[in-house]
Amino acid sequence: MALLSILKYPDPRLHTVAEPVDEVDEATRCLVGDMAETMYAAPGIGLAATQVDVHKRVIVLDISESKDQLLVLINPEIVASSGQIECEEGCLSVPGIFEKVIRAEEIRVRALDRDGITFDFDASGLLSVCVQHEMDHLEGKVFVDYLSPLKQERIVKKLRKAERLAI
Ligand code: GNR
Ligand code: NI
Repeated sequence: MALLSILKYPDPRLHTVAEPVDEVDEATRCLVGDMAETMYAAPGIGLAATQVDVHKRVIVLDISESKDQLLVLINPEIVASSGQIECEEGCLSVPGIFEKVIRAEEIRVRALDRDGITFDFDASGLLSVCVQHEMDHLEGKVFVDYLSPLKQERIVKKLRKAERLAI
């Protein structure tokens, strides 16, 4: 396994729309392993392939306290959704920024697992928010895109400054 580097907003590559995985093979499982290692090391509760500059529809998530409940979603779809939930979101590609975003409260998700088998599950609360946040990444969307232009501008300035100080 290997640690992958995470693209930082406003990197234009974060706006790439990911391609479906046509076969869940060894290369896909290798990507999943590297993404999981990268997510746990960050640490984060989710990671989309887009964030590591791989434009395939692959997501890893783990919202458990014990960090031993890895969820792998390949070619995920939201097949039903209801309600609204507002959650303060953060993103490994937008370090140090936390803003409220409104999402569907309950969703039904269909995806392929690590073995290429289709499965369905219902998600609510943080898991629902996290799945929607990760699926947005696969569409080239970052949570900052939901904020006002003024907030977006402030975030870009803050991240550019942090980047300068880090060099
Ligand atoms: O680690 C993460 N935490 C988080 C908190 C609230 C809502 C969404 C997230 S996802 C984020 C990891 C990440 O950037 N995934 O794309
Ligand atoms: Ni994110």
